[in-house]
Amino acid sequence: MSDKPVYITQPSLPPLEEFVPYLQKIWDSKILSNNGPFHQQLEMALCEYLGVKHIALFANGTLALVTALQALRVTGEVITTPYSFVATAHSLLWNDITPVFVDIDPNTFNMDPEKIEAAITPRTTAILPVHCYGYPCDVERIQKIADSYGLKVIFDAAHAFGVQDQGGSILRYGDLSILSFHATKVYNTFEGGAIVCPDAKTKQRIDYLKNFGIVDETTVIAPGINGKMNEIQAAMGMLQLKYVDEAIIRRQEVDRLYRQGLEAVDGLSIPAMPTTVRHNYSYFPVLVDPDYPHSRDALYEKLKSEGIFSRRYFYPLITNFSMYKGLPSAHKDNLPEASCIAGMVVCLPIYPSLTIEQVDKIVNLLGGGL
Ligand code: T4K
Repeated sequence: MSDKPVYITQPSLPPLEEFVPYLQKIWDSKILSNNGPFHQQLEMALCEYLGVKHIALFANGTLALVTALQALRVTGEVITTPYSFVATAHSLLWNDITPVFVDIDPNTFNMDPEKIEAAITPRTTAILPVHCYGYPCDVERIQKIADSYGLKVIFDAAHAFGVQDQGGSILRYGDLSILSFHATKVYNTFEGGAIVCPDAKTKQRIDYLKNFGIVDETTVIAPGINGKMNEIQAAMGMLQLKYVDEAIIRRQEVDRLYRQGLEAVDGLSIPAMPTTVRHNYSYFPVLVDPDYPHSRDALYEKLKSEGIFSRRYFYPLITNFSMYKGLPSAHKDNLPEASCIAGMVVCLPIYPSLTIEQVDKIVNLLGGGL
């Protein structure tokens, strides 16, 4: 095995020569952006691949989140999770909305539905849960609570591309779901994102909002942002779709090898995905218990010294960052489970081109070779 560093992920890329004809088409048409032909094709192709009704493409997942909140006119307070990438909560601040953090269920890493009702106030207008690592939230219970209080639900599904439950795509739940197609994701368009929505009218509003609020040459209906995906990203998305199933199968194999190699290691817990879920193997979180010979941070550093760049997603919690930590709901006492998991978690490298030898090396290091 080479001594090249092993990162948490490495983007899947199609063969370069297969992308050249796509570039040629863009050069010939000179349509680079603004709902061009590849953009339109990719929206249709993704609806079909994911099994959803409408998709609006974005330049990245964060702009999709910010716009999703605007599309539903969400204001006031929004209930969300501290255990996510900062973009989840940042999208609220960008809209002048106050995040209200609730604790997570340590078994799923997702917002604990039991804790939602106590966090609702007269200012609450929506719930913003995250399908963390692609583990589906308790979508039905969240919807039930939302329905009884008249709240909107926007799922941050940045990790959940292709994840399905027994009824199909988990992106069909809630009022809207957002996706990220960032380089580090299961399916990437270099940068990119999308809003999944159930009806054509909402998609129309989203399409206006991501294009400055422009309806036509003389009509602007809202202070929309420039959130559009460009033609190179969309063309890459078309080509990546050819390979994404293969990429998920390779990830599944890495996941299997890790589980097989690590399940007997004392002091490491490997969370299990419900068997009813078609997973995308986007992340491989491991929990380092106190009876493991090293602390989580020592393990992380030791792996690094061996050229293995694991990540402590999501440590620190969002609520530890200065722009959130003054909020009453950000207090550690309100978030015991999230605080505990953030102190134990380490995500191991997982991506299609990770070799069996590399996985073996990581397994051996974790299993006592450190
Ligand atoms: N909601 C959730 C729940 C999210 O997780 C995210 C993004 C969003 C919303 C927002 O979506 P976007 O606006 O990003 O579309 C990474 C990603 O930048 C971020 O997209 C992702 N979540 C987050 C969980 O992870 P970092 O700071 O860890 O990335 P970075 O640059 O350290 O990359 C990790 C490793 O990946 C590198 O060490 C090497 C490798 N890598 C990375 C890039 C960018 C490559 O090999 N090639 C590359 O081009 O945030």
